[in-house]
Amino acid sequence: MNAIDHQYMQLALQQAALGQNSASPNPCVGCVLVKDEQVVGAGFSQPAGGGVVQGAPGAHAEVMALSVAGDLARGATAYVTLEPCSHHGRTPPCADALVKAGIVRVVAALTDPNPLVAGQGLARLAAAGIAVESGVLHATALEHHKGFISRMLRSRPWLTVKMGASLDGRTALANGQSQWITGPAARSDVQKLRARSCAMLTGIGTVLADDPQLTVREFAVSRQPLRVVVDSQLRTPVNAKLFNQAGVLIVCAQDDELKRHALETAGAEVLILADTHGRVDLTALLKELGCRGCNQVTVEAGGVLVGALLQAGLVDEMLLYQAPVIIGDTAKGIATLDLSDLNHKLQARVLERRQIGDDLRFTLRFTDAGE
Ligand code: AOF
Ligand code: ZN
Repeated sequence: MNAIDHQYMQLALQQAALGQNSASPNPCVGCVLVKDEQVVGAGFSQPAGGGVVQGAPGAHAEVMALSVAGDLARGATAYVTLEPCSHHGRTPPCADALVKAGIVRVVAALTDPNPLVAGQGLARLAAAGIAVESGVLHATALEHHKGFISRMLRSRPWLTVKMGASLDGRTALANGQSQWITGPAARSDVQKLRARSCAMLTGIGTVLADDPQLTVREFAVSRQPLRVVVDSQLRTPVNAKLFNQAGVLIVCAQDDELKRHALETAGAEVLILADTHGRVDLTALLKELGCRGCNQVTVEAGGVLVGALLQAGLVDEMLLYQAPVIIGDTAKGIATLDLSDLNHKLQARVLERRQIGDDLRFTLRFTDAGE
């Protein structure tokens, strides 16, 4: 691999990271423009709605970088974390903007999985006589864009389960209490995960036991995640702290007009999504969140919902914060995996282990990024 290309693609990925809390439903693409070994422009995808960090609403990374570079873009190389688009969406094609600005070479990390683009952006650039290359820092870019790729290829978001567990593997007391097994550093770390998430998913058990808000409060964000509660029988209290902030979706398995009206009055949207057993259809729920443009969904829930998601094969990643505490075997763990044969255990791949305060954070994968 060309070390210089590698280095500038790292810069493009750093740009991309600046948009990771705000770009969805768009992917948070990063772009740098380099001429005579100088960076002459840089940019990242802007929020499609309000809360613009820089430039016009929904502006793509390339357009931001070109506007910074101005005339200096002529003769430059563009490094982009995702193939430049070729379609007219909210904005005109970036491929055309790059051609018009006189870019001579485009290096992309990934092709765009969006069927509206899917190679046509690079083809359009090549047809205009621009030197084109793809695949530089491919694995890192797959990791960065895994949410958007999941939505494009699987029509559902990337699902991360966050769990706090004791040294003895328990996630809540018998009475349902789970705040706070882990320490303050882990809780701050989770705030960053919430900020990156389009939606937070929890269960009625957690709402009743912990009354969580599931919002980002330690730093300013341009959007809070949608909070989604799996609540088969509409038991969410109308004074739940979730309602302190707009954007609550309650998913039940059976309508109850009175309860539904009360929750709607409290500010929730109520959705009925039942499976054939009369429970909330979790697969359909994830599809629905995908349709709503959610790229990344994070679960903060108890062992019942986490167990159901694992059994349905919907968990892509688990962030497990293991605290140096013991809470005993009356406490609960992940439910419903009633195994009698260890050959049937769910096997995760350990991507990373990191100390966060006194806790140990495992990043565990059930799916590879980009699949
Ligand atoms: C790029 N650069 O920075 C981003 C891209 O509706 P639009 O116009 O915003 O188009 C959204 C699609 O464009 C999105 O689904 C993805 O395929 C691509 N995103 N492309 O060239 C960017 N964010
Ligand atoms: Zn574009």
